[in-house]
Amino acid sequence: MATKSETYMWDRERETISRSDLKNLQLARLKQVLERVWHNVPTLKKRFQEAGIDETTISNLQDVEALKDFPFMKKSDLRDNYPFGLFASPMKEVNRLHCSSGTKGKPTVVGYTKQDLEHWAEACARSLAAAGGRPGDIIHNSYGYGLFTGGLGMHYGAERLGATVVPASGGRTQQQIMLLQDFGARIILATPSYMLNMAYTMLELGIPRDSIKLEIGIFGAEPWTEEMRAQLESLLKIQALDIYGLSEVMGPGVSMECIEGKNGLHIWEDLFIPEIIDPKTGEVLPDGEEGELVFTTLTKEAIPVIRYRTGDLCRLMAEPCVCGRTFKRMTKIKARLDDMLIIRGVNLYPSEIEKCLLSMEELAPHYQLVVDRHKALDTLEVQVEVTEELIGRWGKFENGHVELSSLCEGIQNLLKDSLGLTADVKLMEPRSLPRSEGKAVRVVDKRLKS
Ligand code: DLL
Repeated sequence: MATKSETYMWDRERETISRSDLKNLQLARLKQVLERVWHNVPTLKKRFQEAGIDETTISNLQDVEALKDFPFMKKSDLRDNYPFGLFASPMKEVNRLHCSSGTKGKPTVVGYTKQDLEHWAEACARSLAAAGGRPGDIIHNSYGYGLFTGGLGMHYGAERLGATVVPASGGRTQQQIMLLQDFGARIILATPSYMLNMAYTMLELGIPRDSIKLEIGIFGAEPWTEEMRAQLESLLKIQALDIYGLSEVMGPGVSMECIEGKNGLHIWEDLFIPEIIDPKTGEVLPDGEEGELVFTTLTKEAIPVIRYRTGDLCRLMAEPCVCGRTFKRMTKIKARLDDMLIIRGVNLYPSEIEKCLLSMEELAPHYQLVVDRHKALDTLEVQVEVTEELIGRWGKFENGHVELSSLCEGIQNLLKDSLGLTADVKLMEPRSLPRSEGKAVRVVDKRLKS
């Protein structure tokens, strides 16, 4: 394992700042951002006033801990103030807009001033460097370009790092594989589900692993388990690292796993203050406890957010990291709170099912969860593909085949034993489930139609 002195950092001084200097920096920046909001965002000012906060509360802040007295923000606040109601900069200073990937109704809109774009590029350059990226690397960027923050956010970070970027975006998978072969990228950026799609396409086309030079994959934008990491690493013979972010807080590059520790994602705490709260009561939980992740942005001008509830479930880790960075880490996101399924009284997240499915060697890592309702009871059907090897051994895929039924039973038992879950399992032929080109759709909720 690397020692401190070997660790490459994009901004060593910042990334190894002492905790007391960090607190002072955070406090100074927090006061500035709160003042900005107070003077420029009437909706939030009103909400502060309703919570008994006035201008002197802000100017007299002694400690960042005092944040706990401020009201939360939620995604619905952005929707309710669509499109620019929460902006704290005049439009003539807003250089770029992005939208978050909402599936229902109006999207949530975020804006960036010139300085916001600067900070974002720095955060993404830091993230790439933490993952093992270096100036001169060829970086293949398969995050979608456009309103989604993934493509352009990482693009400018990679340029800032001094890398050569291949702006591939999502889709046209065979062409992407050809470019990986011909350009020899060392690093790839993609959602884990799209990377899996690419890896399987390579297998199906008989493209040898040695014809590409990838060493590192930086995956995020959707929940993925350690089991999925193991699959991607063994299929592609790369180091698979986790990157996190969300449009409302900035985009990708809010936190990043370091290649030295590969255990939790460093949050760039000079730019964002993280908190973990009990999602039911809103109470702040101590480091190490699982709860909902909340962020306050410290430098954002166009649309600062104060105590923004991400809806993402994880823990904060304050222990020092082997890489020498002093910023706290967050554990991998376990799930989005919204994605919790309640099936016959059992509460569970898709990631828990993923863990079980990926532990069985007969199954390919392609699955979908179909939720429905029969006679007021929620039902779940787990659809999962079997591997090509299995079909090779059996001759052909045939519903009702005795081995298929016993495999089905095995999966049902595993889900019952590990999660207490009673679910129908439907084994699927290889390549029959839809493949992702961005964020995977893991749950198909048929209840929403009625
Ligand atoms: O997904 C930003 C991003 C782009 C992050 C590329 C990483 C890489 P949104 O579209 O606004 O932004 O979606 C944000 O995606 O609240 C999480 O629920 C989920 N998410 C993002 N990164 C991760 C991750 C981008 N590493 C929402 N693990 C967030 C789990 C993630 N979930």
